[in-house]
Amino acid sequence: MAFENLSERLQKALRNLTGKGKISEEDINAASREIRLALLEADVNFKVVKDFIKTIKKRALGQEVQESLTPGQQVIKIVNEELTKMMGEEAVGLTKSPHIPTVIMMVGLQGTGKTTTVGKLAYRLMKEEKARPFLIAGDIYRPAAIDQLKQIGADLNVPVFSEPDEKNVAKIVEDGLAEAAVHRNDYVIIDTAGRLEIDEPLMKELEEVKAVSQPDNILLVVDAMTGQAAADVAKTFNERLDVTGVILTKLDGDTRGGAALSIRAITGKPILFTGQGEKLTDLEVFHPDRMASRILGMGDMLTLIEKAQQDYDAKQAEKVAQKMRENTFDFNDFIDQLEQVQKMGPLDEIMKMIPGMANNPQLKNFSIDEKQIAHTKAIVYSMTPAEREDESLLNPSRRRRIAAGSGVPIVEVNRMIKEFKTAKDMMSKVTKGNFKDLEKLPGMNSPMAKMAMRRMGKSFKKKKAKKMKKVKRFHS
Ligand SMILES: Nc1nc2c(ncn2[C@@H]2O[C@H](COP(=O)(O)OP(=O)(O)OP(=O)(O)O)[C@@H](O)[C@H]2O)c(=O)[nH]1
Ligand SMILES: [Mg+2]
Repeated sequence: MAFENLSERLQKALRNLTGKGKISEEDINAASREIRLALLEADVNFKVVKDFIKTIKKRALGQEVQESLTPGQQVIKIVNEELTKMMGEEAVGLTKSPHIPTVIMMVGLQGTGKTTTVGKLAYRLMKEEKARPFLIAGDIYRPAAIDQLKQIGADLNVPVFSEPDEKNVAKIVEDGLAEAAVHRNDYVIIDTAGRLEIDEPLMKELEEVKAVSQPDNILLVVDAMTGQAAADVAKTFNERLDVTGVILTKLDGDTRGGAALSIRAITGKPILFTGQGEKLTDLEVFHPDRMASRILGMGDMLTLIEKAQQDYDAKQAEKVAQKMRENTFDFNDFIDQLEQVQKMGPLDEIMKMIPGMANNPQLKNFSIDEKQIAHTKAIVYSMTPAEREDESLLNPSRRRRIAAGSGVPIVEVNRMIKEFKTAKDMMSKVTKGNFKDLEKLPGMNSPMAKMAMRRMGKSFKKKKAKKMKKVKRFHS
């Protein structure tokens, strides 16, 4: 699998951080050293690595305080974001011409996958846009090259233009474009010859082809297996031809990843697609963010971090916080909160996805039983509207009625009500900014209390952060 080593090493570098509640400068230095080595070993360009590490350190030490993340998670988030930035940011598509045809010119060294990728692109455009691509065979140096493209054209039922006796490639391309104009094809894809190394005649020829075809896209096809050398090649091609983007092929192989990670930074040009195999269907849009989390092998966790930040509707948080301050938080709100948390997925799964959760002494024994939540809901649903709004109404006879109604033993009803009261008390304190006697509260170890604290603490911190931002803005 591609990136296997890099993945493993980066994960190892970060694993040491995730369990920690506090991260020292030394921790960050140690992790940075590991990350640096991992990247260099993956054949990422030296200069790119240096800049990367510098940014990571600066951001990690600056610790932008993020609600809802532990310091270790914050560092992972930073590494993930910077890794994404290194490879681009957003997925980039083909440049479309305002009038037909949109011209795509493929360039690259020998055997990188240009001809194969012409076919893959044609297939993709046909499928996605019902396009009518037209292919031009611009490789006249290998006799088999034209046949190879013709075969692809035949497979796709797409016209392939060639002039086997013409020695001037620019002329072939010119004639091909004229032919495509007659048939009003919407895309023209030009295949070109590769060389083992960059040489002057090749570059000249490509410049001529560029001049006659005025391509909307010049796509540099790079073999991901060639590592850092690929980045150097990309640099030269880019300097001569001002390519518009890169296609990274053979990412299905055992690549160390250096090319994928360096090319963007070195050329400033985006990676548009990746080749993931030899078949026509093996072309994927390149998403820098997904690639970064794939490399970090922390897709689940990163998704979770995102979820934790987004899922919680800020307005609702504010509403709840208000209720807490006024101490009017009731069972209806409690159920809302439970559902908010449940929306994120099975709770024990979520807990497992958070690295360091298991090592965090404060959250030790944190386990939430789905059954328990179901019971809690049943209990609340068996209350009258008045009882849901005012827990002090819940005298023993009412509790017995609720137990019978919900099919839950009376001891459990009592426990749940007690936990609710504890949570409410605690949340009201947290909301008022009093974290001090939190630990002393009875029932502090109940899952419900912990869960409530987590959510409430977050909404509180969010508010505080907002306030701080305002103050900052005011002063600057
Ligand atoms: N595994 C894998 N193989 C690929 C991929 N893309 C291309 N290949 C293979 O790489 C070899 C070379 O591909 P071509 O498309 O002929 O490369 P080219 O750049 O046109 O080569 P020249 O025309 O000789 O310069 C072929 O065997 C392809 O099947 C890919 O994404 N993954
Ligand atoms: Mg070829």
